[in-house]
Amino acid sequence: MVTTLSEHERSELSGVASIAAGWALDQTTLEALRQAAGRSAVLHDLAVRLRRELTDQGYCLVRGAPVQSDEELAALQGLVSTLSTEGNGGALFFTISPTVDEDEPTDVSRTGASFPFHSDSTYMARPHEMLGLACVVNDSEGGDSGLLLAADIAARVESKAGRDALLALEDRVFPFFLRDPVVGHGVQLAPLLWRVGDEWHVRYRGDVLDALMPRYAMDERHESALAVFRSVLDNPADAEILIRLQPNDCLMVDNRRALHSRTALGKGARALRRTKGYFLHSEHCTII
Ligand SMILES: O=C(O)CCC(=O)C(=O)O
Ligand SMILES: [Fe+2]
Repeated sequence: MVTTLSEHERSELSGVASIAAGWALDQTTLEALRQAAGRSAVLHDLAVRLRRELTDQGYCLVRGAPVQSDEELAALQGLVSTLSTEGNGGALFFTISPTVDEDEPTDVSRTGASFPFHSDSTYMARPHEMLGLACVVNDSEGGDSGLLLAADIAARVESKAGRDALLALEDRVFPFFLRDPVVGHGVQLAPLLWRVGDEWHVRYRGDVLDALMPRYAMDERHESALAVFRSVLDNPADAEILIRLQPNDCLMVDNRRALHSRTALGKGARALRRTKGYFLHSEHCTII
């Protein structure tokens, strides 16, 4: 399901955003934006709808979103989440567009390569919950987005290899880097796929596991469960949700409940503005 912003919602967002004019978009200003949005009945209703979509489908797609304006985009995403610069290239809005002058060859986001199914911020102790991809331009041949819900992965793993494979994926034996501004640096062992209440959560970055597994070997049971997990990602069939982002689309993904991917970029321009944050309503707390 897609939410297209009405004229009224857009004008309320721009009214809210105007309170931040002239101010740096720091955490204090973001909080002021959230509070101003909370006083708008129209935006309150929109927030409820977006939250419901995120709960029901693990993502929401907003069309006609104000993707060019920092303040309006922050006001929109602030309806459901906080926003972090930490773990987002040091920026509230990180531009994903292939750069000719490649300075960080390991960061796929800056290249035109395909990006297989993964979750973001796997190196944090508590990975970001919300991933925002706001599309400024997408004339690229390729650059299509895919989503795969943790719940669908779990169902397929179970049907392929049984319950024991699922239980193995819940164990804390899968190595990820730890680069956390609060917790510290090192390597962390974490589960790949686990249940939180009646939801399935996932943390996965294939290239990171490949890099670390030789040093942090796991037993055969976990290796074969991982192989089943990977076979589901390689061939998700009808579980894959395909989205072609268009200019002024703002996709917000629950980074715990869904993996995301994109196909390789061909000729043509493509620029997305990536944001990361934490949901206002989570199992940890409610932010008001
Ligand atoms: O370019 C895209 O569509 C997504 C990029 C991505 O997944 C990332 O930057 O982590
Ligand atoms: Fe990503």
